[in-house]
Parts: sequence; C-alpha cells; structure tokens
Amino acid sequence: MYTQAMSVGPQDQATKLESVEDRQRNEAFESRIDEGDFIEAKDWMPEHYRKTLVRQISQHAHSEIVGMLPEGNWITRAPTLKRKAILLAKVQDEGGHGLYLYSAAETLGTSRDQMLDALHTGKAKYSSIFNYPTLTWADIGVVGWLVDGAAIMNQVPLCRCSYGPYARAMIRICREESFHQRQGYESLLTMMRDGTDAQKAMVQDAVNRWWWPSLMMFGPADKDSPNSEQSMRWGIKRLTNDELRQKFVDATVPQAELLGITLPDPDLKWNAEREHHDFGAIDWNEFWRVVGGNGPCNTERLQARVKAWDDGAWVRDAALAHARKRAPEARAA
Ligand code: BYC
Repeated sequence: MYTQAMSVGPQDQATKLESVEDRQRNEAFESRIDEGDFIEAKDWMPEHYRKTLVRQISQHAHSEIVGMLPEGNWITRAPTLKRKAILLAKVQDEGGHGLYLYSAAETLGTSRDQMLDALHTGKAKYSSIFNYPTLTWADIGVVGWLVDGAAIMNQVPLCRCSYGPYARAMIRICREESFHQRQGYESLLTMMRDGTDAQKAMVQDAVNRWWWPSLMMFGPADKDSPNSEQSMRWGIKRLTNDELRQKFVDATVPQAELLGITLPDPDLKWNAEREHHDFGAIDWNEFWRVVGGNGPCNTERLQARVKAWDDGAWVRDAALAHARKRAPEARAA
C-alpha cells in the first residue's frame, strides 16, 4: 500500500485523495437514503443520482406539456360550456405541472433551455401515451379516467421520492391529477347513463383504443427496465413498473364494471390465488416503436411544441427586455 502511494505522481495523488473523499461522501449519502432522509438541492449527491433525476424529472415535465396537445385539440369542440371550462382548467393545470417539474429539475443544475432544446431536437423522451390521437369527445373522458388514473398510480409514490424538490412538486401535482381523473370518469358515467346508444358505443370505442397504451405508460416489464433497480435503491422510484401496472389494473377493473364497458382483453380475469387480476400480453413492439418516434402522432406533437416555442420567442424577448429595464443598475442610470 505504502509503496504504491509513493509511486503515484502529484496529480494521481490528488485524484486518489479526491476519490477517498468521494467515497466517504458517497457512504454518507447512501446512509441518508437508507434512513429515508430527503436529499436537497445543495446537498452532495453522486453524479449518477443527479443525472437519473434530471432524466426522469425532465421527461416527466415534457410529458406534461406535450400532454396538453391531445386535450387542447378538443377545447373548441367541448359539448357544453361546463365541459369546456373543466377542460380548459385541466389543460392549464398540465402546463402548471410542467413548470413545477422544470423548476425542480433546474435545481439540479440543468437549465430549462437545455431541457427544452433536448425535447425540440428529439433527444429527450416524453410519455408514449401522448403520441396517440384523441379522435372523439369520448377520448377526452377516457384520457381523464385511464391516462390520468395511470399517472396518479405512478405519481403518488413519487411524493415520497428521496429528492426533496421533486417530492414536494409531486404533492401538488397529485392533488390536481386526482381531480382530473374524477372529472374524466364522471364525464364517461354521464355518457354511459344518460347518453344515446351511439354515445355509449363511442365510449367503448375510446376505451378499446386507450386501454393498452395506458398499460404501457408504466414502462417496460421489470426484467427489461434498465433504470429501475438503481432508482429503487436510491428511493427515486418506490414501486417497480410491473407493481404499479398491476395496481392500476386491479383498481380499474371495478370502475369499468360500474361504467358498463368491457376492457379489451379476453385474458383479463381475477386470480384468487394471487389476489390480483391476470391480464394479457402487452405489445412491446408497439411500445418501443412509439418511444422510438414512430407512433401515430410523434411528428405532429414535436412540430406543435417547436412551433409554440418559436411563436413565443417575442414574448420571452419582451420579458427579458422588461426585466433588464427594471434591474437596479438600469434604474439608477
Ligand atoms: N414512454 O428503465 P425504465 C403525465 C423509457 S403522465 C416513453 O423503466 P425509468 C400526464 C425510459 O425513460 C406520464 N418512454 O425507465 C398525465 C427509459 O429510457 P431512457 C409521465 C418510456 O425511468 C396526464 C427506457 O424507456 N409520467 O405526465 O426507470 C395528463 C427504459 O425504461 C416510457 C412520468 O414521467 C413511456 N411510457 O421508468 C398530462 C412519471 N416508459 O430515459 C400529463 C415519472 C419508459 O433510459 N417517471 N420509458 O432513455 C417515471 O415514473 C419513470 O421515468 C417511468 C420509466 C416509470 C416512466
């Protein structure tokens, strides 16, 4: 040991000392994780923990703002003033969620411009679900019921995420998502109870199209999920993709029965031994195709986001010019 230390040059020695220090800091970090402490922005954290959080939180933020598009598509066509007001509020909420999440990710040292640039150049991912079209008004109810329902199932455990700023953002987001899920379900109940046969068929058709993509929202099966193990170890994720998917299926089946619709899976049945529902095989080829940019609406969604960014350039420029004018130096001059 001693001779080895003698033989290293000054630079190597510094690296070595740094790595001993890093090791100690890492051990202290791991014990805080084990004790269930929240990690805060200014705390030391391993680079991989930071990168994992930036990846997950920024993807989540992108999903919120891309998620505004399929719903925004129906604001001008909502069937009543009440439904229009609800939908407007919901879409605004999603924009707000995006802002909380970008802010949480910024505390990790990545700027909003960098994150948006990654989205606009197609480098960043966002949820596969938002690459499917909303073809009828029933889709809006089904998105609220299934998509927001899946989102809450995934996001409630994130309120206990080990990174404080993300966990705190998620508390508010989950409260709002819960309202979104209920309004979607209530809108479907109205169509199924008081609607015409054509409206009921429209609900069933929307459920047929959204069921499988909703199950895909939870990500690949645990055995094919490269990030899960480390993220679980660090308390970034609290439940695995498969655990959350199963919880979602179990919670949704009785809701479907109450609605009077059929979930499009002949293999879906209660398994008394497991005390869970068994369900059919997910088409993972479709999932990876959509994640890889080749879903029904990927191009359209990205184009819409890039256009919104370009169209908003003058607003950002004006806000910056205004801020410069109000800066203390400018006022003193
Ligand atoms: N779509 O190792 P894995 C919402 C990627 S809800 C696209 O399991 P991880 C909203 C994954 O990123 C939706 N990509 O990853 C609801 C990874 O690729 P990279 C957003 C997906 O991170 C209603 C690779 O596949 N919610 O916003 O451990 C209205 C391997 O996966 C998907 C969140 O983002 C997918 N479905 O687990 C409006 C919640 N699934 O990054 C808005 C927070 C996986 O290595 N995020 N991939 O290149 C999470 O909980 C986790 O990131 C995931 C994935 C469960 C999504």
